Amino acid sequence: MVKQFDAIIFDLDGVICYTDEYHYRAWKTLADSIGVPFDRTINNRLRGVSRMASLDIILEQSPCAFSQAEKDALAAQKNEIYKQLLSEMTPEDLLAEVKETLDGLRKKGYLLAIGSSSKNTPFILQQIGLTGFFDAICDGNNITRSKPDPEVFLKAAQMLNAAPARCLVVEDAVSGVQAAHDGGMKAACVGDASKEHAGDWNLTSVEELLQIL
Ligand code: B16
Ligand code: MG
Repeated sequence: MVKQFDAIIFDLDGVICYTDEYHYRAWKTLADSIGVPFDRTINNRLRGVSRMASLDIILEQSPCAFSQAEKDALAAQKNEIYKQLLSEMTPEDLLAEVKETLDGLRKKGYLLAIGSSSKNTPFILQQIGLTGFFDAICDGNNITRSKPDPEVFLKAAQMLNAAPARCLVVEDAVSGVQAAHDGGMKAACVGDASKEHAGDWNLTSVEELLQIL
């Protein structure tokens, strides 16, 4: 079979691991503490979006205005709650089907990278036992614009020395699919983005990648 792609760039939160539930719980605790309504529908708008942009979305529901210093403090507070939840994760939180998919793709000769908006990426990879596994990692620590801007995926492709058109992005967020498409890449989706039929392939689980690649 002639290969359409040389590299696969994986989103982290919601694709490799289910930290999206921890984001929800941490934002919910913060929102409750300041009396701002927050639910899973609003939470879906935060997928792939940076921490500060997520806070701005949550504060749309607040009648009060917050200064930059207050917003920085709220974001830091949320991150502390989130990191506490992450510290409970172990390699057992990496689903067997995800690990088997990664190993299968590696065997087929694909370059594998992470393209995540999260500044906690190194910590999460360490918790689930994937430190050192990927050929490149581009995350919230080395980008200036978060998804839906394509920067994170274009930088990951550059790190891999792969042409964007030869990269497939795997995403759970509609904002991430837009980032992939604006970067000239195709996207395979799981989760929320798949339900929205946002991708070029809309999968029910990541292991289906082994059938399409
Ligand atoms: P942090 P991804 C994204 O990760 C999350 O989907 C999004 O909800 C979060 O706000 C963002 O990372 C920033 O995360 O606060 O850890 O820097 O889906 O791009 O892997
Ligand atoms: Mg995600």
